[in-house]
Amino acid sequence: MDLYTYYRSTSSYRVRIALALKGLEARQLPVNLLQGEHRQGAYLALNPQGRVPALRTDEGELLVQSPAIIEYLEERYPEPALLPADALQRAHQRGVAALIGCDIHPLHNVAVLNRLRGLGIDENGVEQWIAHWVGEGLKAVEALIGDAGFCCGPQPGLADVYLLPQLYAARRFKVDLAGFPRILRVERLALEHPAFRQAHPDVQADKPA
Ligand SMILES: N[C@@H](CCC(=O)N[C@@H](CS)C(=O)NCC(=O)O)C(=O)O
Repeated sequence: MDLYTYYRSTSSYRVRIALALKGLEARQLPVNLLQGEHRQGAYLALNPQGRVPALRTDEGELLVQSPAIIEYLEERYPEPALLPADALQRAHQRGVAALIGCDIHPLHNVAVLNRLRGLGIDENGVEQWIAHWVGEGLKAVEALIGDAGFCCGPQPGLADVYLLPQLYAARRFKVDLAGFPRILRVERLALEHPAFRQAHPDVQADKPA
């Protein structure tokens, strides 16, 4: 498999965690968002939306959108599972993942922030926008996750695959996380876990020196 990725892209980081948790190898093909490589013809020919990640499967199929890629990995390589067997527990994990993937991350994606700037919002306004939406979203995550272990139990699962990259982004944007003890517990646990360590932006080959 080939993964089109950018070291600090939230969505790419999710896919890297899912791959690592499943013990799967993918060749990393960096797409430099800062240099606008995602908007150039070669990448647009692969992914018309011009966003990372994208995954080329062993059969040569190009998949886009991190939720679709992660579901593909879960279906194609079911063990170890990211989702529990019980339907209700699966729905809880998916709920946390969707909250992060649909209601937090899209609001601070670089294209959205640049659109705000284009509409005349200054940097202070952009920072307030980010802090508001990340803070509101994480407040809900804090209420939804459990009191011990990872988000939804002793083993890492889909919710954790989404949460850790969101926390990395929150820290990059200097969002105050002090009011979220459960989330901070999950973060501590995950940062000690080999799969999460392997997927972390700081150890990616395309991270600038
Ligand atoms: N819903 C998509 C979001 C993809 C996305 O927004 N990727 C960001 C990086 S995390 C990107 O490529 N941004 C480039 C841009 O906005 O121009 C997914 O989960 O894959």
